[in-house]
Amino acid sequence: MNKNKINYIFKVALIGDSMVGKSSIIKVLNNDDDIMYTRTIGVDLHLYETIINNKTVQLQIYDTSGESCFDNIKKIYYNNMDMIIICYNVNDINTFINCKKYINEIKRNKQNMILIGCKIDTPINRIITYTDAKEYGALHNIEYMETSSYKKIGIKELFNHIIISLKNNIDMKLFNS
Ligand SMILES: Nc1nc2c(ncn2[C@@H]2O[C@H](COP(=O)(O)OP(=O)(O)OP(=O)(O)O)[C@@H](O)[C@H]2O)c(=O)[nH]1
Ligand SMILES: [Mg+2]
Repeated sequence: MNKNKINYIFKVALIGDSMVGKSSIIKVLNNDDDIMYTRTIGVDLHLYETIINNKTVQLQIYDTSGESCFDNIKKIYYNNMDMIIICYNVNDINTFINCKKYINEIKRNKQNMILIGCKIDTPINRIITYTDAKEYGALHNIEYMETSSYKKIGIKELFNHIIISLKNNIDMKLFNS
């Protein structure tokens, strides 16, 4: 990887209730196999670099705590992101209901967002179906994707998708300017 030249830098934040699996997504993205629970305190910053279409892209990923005692710290970051990833656990209805709160807040700040259903590896425990979540996202004009950190499903795809759509937005603006 060319360390000297970064062509694109994007800021991305993960938000959602505690224990939904936000930090585990970042661990899998960084090929770390230890996804035991370690409570996030406030906000952790991770850097991730990849090459897409011969361009080096750096993601600055802000992994936030789901605990409400850190809400004030987290809000500082919301205004300043290229993309906010709202995570819920497909096996826990409350974490899905709480997405409404996050969506409203992000809409108020006019930020880009994507909705992610986590922990799709235990179908027997699943409460929110793919179709329900997809329709819910469409209702709010938000794309929907799913992941499993345990089975390493959907994570590289999620970040590639985000990078390509942010990169296309920039390229389009440059082309039209
Ligand atoms: N079955 C299953 N469990 C998962 C998955 N991802 C994470 N977990 C487990 O869920 C728990 C919480 O994971 P974290 O990624 O630390 O959750 P978090 O959203 O970062 O939590 P906070 O930092 O408290 O906000 C841990 O015990 C993980 O091992 C997954 O894809 N499938
Ligand atoms: Mg965490």
